[in-house]
Amino acid sequence: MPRSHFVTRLLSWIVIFAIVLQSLAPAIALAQEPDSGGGTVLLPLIAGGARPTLTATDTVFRTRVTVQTTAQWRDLERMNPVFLARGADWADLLVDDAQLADLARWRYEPKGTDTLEALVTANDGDGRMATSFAPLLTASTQLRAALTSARQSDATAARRADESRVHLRVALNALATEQLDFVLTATSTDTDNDGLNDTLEGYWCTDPARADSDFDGASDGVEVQRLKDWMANKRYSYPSTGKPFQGWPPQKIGCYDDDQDSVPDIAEMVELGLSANRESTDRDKFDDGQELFGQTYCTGQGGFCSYGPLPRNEDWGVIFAEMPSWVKAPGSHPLVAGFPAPEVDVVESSIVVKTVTVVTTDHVIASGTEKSYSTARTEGTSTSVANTVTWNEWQEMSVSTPQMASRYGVVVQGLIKLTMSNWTNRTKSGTNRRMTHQKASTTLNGGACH
Ligand SMILES: [Ca+2]
Ligand SMILES: [Ca+2]
Ligand SMILES: [Ca+2]
Ligand SMILES: [Ca+2]
Repeated sequence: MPRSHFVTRLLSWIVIFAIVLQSLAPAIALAQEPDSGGGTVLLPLIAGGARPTLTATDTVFRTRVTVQTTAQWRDLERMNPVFLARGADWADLLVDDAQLADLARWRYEPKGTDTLEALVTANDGDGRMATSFAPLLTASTQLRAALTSARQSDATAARRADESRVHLRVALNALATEQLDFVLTATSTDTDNDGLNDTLEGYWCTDPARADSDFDGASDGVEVQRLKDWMANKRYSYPSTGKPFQGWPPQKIGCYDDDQDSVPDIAEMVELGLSANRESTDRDKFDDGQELFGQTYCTGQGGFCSYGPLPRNEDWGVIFAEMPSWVKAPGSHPLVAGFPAPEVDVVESSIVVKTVTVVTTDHVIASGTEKSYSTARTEGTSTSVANTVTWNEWQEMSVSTPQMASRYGVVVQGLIKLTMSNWTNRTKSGTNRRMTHQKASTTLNGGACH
């Protein structure tokens, strides 16, 4: 193999390491630093995927969002929701299903969400509000029907659903002050008083009549908030209490999990900002359930889940239903890919190589003997006459062992060959003195990739 090919191959692997480590190290440092960001873990975010196309069970919602920056306020205004009230860093909104899903995906952390229908039913003692909201509720029903038809039908039905949503938004923005005041002050029903209203209990597949649906000692409201805090980067890992519901979504009637990630689809859409159409929203090897709950549903044994493509059968022995402990934050977050497969092309002549590494060996030097060398990274044997001053065409070969670079959530493997020449032997023949060689390269200075 030509020497230039050897060097190119070596440099390619070094660039892959450098890029992966450089991109992950700051985020890892922040995630592992208890005092960073005043307690908030700052993680890079990956877009949550395409807008869900699942059938909406409800279409008009009241919700409270958190707004942290001027840019977020600007984007919120552009979304054109109905503002019920607002404070320095929050707003109470009336929105449709698509707007609510966008709020969740764009990390506005919608909280206490409830449907207009539920609020009217629970707070309309004399029936006056039911009459007042009748046109809006009719538009809501039409959109729900259109969405159901669109999912089962074709593009024409999808366009009809879009038209229905336009009509609904017109009706939302035409509400009178009295109606808006009613929606703002209406109280949600929380039958078991666990901090999660009955509507959200349905979305989370928890029991609305039992405060601790999975009998693990933590209430449904507490468990859901922990999960949402993990999504909002306010925790350093997924909560040890895992999922809030008993059993798994496919075991429950009316609890949908079309993407087979063990996370209820509606909760993914309107609470978490995850894709309800993709098992792994961040496209890594771990499904959303593993990264959100620390565990996903598996019907099979060991690594063979037989429920959803993840974990993959070919990863058996490495990845199981439980999120592996060797995947550290932020790679274990549902929106940060752990275990990526980076692809890097090196731009020719764009890399500067400097001589930086000192290789030191301790061996008896005698004329005509075989000498071995060992460094932290390579081992090998070379044959030469020891009392020559210069070893020409000296060859070093090293094979990197495939291994988990677990701290960084990547696997790197491959063969690295390096041909060295013109090493200077500074040791006198026939002595036990230490040899020191200057070894070329291993650290990059600059370089470019595309
Ligand atoms: Ca409840
Ligand atoms: Ca519980
Ligand atoms: Ca799901
Ligand atoms: Ca994932």
